[in-house]
Amino acid sequence: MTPDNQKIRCSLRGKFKKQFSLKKDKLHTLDVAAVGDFVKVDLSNDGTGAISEIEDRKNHLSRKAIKMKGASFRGERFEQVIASNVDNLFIVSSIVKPEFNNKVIDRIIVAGESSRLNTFIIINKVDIDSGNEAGLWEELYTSIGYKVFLTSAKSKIGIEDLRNEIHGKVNLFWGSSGVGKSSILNELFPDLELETGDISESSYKGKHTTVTSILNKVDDETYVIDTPGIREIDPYGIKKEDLGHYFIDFTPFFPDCRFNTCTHYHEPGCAVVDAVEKGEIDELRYESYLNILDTIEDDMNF
Ligand SMILES: Nc1nc2c(ncn2[C@@H]2O[C@H](COP(=O)(O)OP(=O)(O)OP(=O)(O)O)[C@@H](O)[C@H]2O)c(=O)[nH]1
Ligand SMILES: [Mg+2]
Ligand SMILES: [Zn+2]
Repeated sequence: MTPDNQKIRCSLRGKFKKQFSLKKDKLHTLDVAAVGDFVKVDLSNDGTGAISEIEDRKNHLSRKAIKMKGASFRGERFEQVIASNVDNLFIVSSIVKPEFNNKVIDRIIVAGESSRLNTFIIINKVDIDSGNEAGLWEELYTSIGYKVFLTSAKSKIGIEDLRNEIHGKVNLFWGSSGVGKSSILNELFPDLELETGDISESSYKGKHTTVTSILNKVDDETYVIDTPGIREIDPYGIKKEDLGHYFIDFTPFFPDCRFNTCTHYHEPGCAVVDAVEKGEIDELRYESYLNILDTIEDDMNF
């Protein structure tokens, strides 16, 4: 996209491809250019372009790429960059259809915190939330320190609050398929006309309607990125001993752990475990932590 909002189809110059193959024997990034990158483009007569330079990123959000097939990769996991130069991460979920999944939310929070993004939570479809479950989750995440938006794209609830928060920023919408990412963006900015799709009537899961991430300029200083629904998310490049830092409700207790290398799991004198037992840290959050810690241990690279 050009500064005046023109879209140009671009290919990558050969030198990037070469850089990528040189890195193959190490653990490296899978996508050379990502949504949100500032790039220099050489224009051709036919209106297409070739990316000749990618500027340094302010930040980038990523996850582990799904496992590669083929012996040469020996099971290594690559980094898949979701987007770069993002200000706000909106973790989008629905309260039902599909069912709210706090483990998925917590994994995305870890990715957001480790990339130092402003992280927000949207709980959508409150119009079909018969038992006010959304309010309970809102309470939990608000108590941790996250701003939570309860929305309904269908009944137009919470949309204006969201509009105020995203103004003047680069905003990424991320979450499972079918939760309503594209529907909320359409409600905010009808001109976008993003494609939305039904969820499965048997499993209540989304059908992966959005297939690529696209950056949209919605006013002079505001951008939104709609992304495809994710099936799984493993945060990338996080070591066991660092995971706790991305659980901001745990960090106040770290100074009281007996060992400064504590992973807050089996170590004696762990202040985090103590806080969970006293109800000062929510058990569900601790379960999420152990769940992610476990997947890090299983990974050969970290
Ligand atoms: N009842 C209700 N349905 C909604 C709401 N928001 C979205 N939906 C419906 O949920 C389904 C999925 O919406 P999408 O916007 O396509 O979901 P998405 O998160 O973009 O999904 P992917 O592109 O597959 O990742 C559609 O049938 C929408 O009409 C809401 O607030 N309430
Ligand atoms: Mg979508
Ligand atoms: Zn500890």
